[in-house]
Amino acid sequence: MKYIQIEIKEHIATITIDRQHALNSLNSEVIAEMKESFETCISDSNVGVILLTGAGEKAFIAGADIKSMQKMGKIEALMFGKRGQDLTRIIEHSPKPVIAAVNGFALGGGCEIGLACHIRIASENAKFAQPEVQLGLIPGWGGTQRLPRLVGQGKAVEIITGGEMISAKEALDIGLVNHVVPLDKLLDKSRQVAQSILKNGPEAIRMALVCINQGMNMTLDQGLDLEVKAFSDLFGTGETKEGLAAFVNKRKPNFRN
Ligand code: CO8
Repeated sequence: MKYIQIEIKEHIATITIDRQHALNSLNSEVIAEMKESFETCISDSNVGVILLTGAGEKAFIAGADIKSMQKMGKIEALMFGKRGQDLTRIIEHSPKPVIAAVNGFALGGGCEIGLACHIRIASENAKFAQPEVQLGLIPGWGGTQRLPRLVGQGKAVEIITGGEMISAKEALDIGLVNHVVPLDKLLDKSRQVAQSILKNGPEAIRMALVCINQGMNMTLDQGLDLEVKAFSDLFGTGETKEGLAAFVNKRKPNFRN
């Protein structure tokens, strides 16, 4: 692949976007490589958590590639929008938690890719924005849908209609990111969060993600039904038997071997 590096170590796959001359902005080629990378990591039984980050110290993803969008008409824009949205769906529906390690600008489509990830951790220099309106556009990879669900409608309207950048600290205050750390600690912190997930049952993690993701779009009663069904289904798995037996026998559970 030309723009993506994947490193798999201790059950953590790190996907790094490397198109630094254009601040890791996404054209169709990068989107296709990201799709392939996520599919590879999701289907690899050795991978339990996926980290997504950008190469360099300046940008996570500075958005969709503006230069390639300039040449688009309505049909091309629809195709480009759908390809980006498909990628966000693959990320969001990943059965393995995806952590965005946001190491700089997360703008437009870059913020939207981050929103599709399950957890966001930012470096102190990170900046977030949905600046599409400044280009006469609106977010097209899920920003109008996922941002209000995460930070609430009022904040999302301000961010999307104002288009201004917000700092990592502001992003933390409104719940857009989970943690803010110095840039040189970003990957360590992200791996630490990944490791706390990895000690737990992979099937339970998968089910929890399904319940949280689907439940966000259900009534409370529908969500509770989904949850209790998933809870009881786990009792048919060896994983639950192992987890319960380990507690009773005062030993650590062995979920991944
Ligand atoms: N696309 C293409 N090239 C970019 C992008 C981008 N999004 N961002 C930066 N670059 C390029 C610059 O053009 C420049 O290249 P060159 O040297 O060849 O001119 C290089 O990266 C370095 O950038 P700057 O010189 O501008 O660096 P600065 O430090 O001065 O500024 C900024 C950094 C503030 C990040 C600035 O580059 C900027 O404002 N970038 C644009 C950010 C933006 O508006 N992003 C949103 C794009 S729209 C979008 O993402 C829509 C998503 C949904 C699509 C749906 C499709 C239908």
